[in-house]
Amino acid sequence: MLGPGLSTDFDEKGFSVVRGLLSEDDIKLMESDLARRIDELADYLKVVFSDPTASLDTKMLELERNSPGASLIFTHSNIIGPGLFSIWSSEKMLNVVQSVLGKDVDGHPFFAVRPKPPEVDLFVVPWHQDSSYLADGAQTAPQVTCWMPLMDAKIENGCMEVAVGEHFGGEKRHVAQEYEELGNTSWYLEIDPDLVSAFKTEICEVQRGDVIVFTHLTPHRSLPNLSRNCRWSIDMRYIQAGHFSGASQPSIPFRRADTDQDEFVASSKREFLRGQDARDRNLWRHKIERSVWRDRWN
Ligand SMILES: O=C(O)CCC(=O)C(=O)O
Repeated sequence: MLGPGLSTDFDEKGFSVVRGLLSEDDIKLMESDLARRIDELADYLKVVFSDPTASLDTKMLELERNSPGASLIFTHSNIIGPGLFSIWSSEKMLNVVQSVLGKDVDGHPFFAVRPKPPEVDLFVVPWHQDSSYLADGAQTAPQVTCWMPLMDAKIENGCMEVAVGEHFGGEKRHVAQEYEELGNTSWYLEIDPDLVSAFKTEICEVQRGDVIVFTHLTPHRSLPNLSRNCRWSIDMRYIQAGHFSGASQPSIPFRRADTDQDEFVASSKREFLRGQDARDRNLWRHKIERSVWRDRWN
């Protein structure tokens, strides 16, 4: 059964663009978390914004100019505040993903906010399947990613490109690409380029409010940002309840199939938010860990 907005060829293609799913209020709710966090990052980097009321986009460009790598630190140190959480766990999002995963859906702990400024090549994410970043065994767990831009995402500012129908073939061979990031060694996982050349692909230009939904086995990449602005996006994930997520953090119960579980779900959500609220907001991460996929790709 397909849910609101998912096209009938989702199963066949492995992805679907849901147009206008998020309202302006929904997006503003998420942006309020990010606005707080970007001001905290400015304090940490000792940058005083020339216009404290400027947009997220303008502020991130100013941070990058003054402190190159600021956008990467932001991404590695995101905190899921009440605005982001309310959309992630919303009926609206769950209604869409339940058509793929069923009514018993949990939040998968891999969640990213990506400010992608023009001059930061490290945000050009190579072809991969999201499953590749998980521990072995999570490939068989039904999962989806929902990718949403905070502004219109086009070829020029680095939108997503997705491979059509390639989710059927299971997990592909990935190679770990090592690179230098903020003085640390970091990695991207990339599908073997020999396999990519056979893909039929679609470039997904989408607008603020649209959401791209794809499976954890759907190959995708993001294009370089050749514009003068910072492209912000959020990617949140869901997993069919009860499956091994392949992440080191637990999944967050959003499940709705059994009303007997309502109290458990409500208290788990409260506990998750309390955990995020208790995080040290002055702790900024400068590197990513190889952790869960360490032994899988060399
Ligand atoms: O936002 C991007 O540039 C890349 C996102 C991505 O690859 C993902 O969500 O898995």
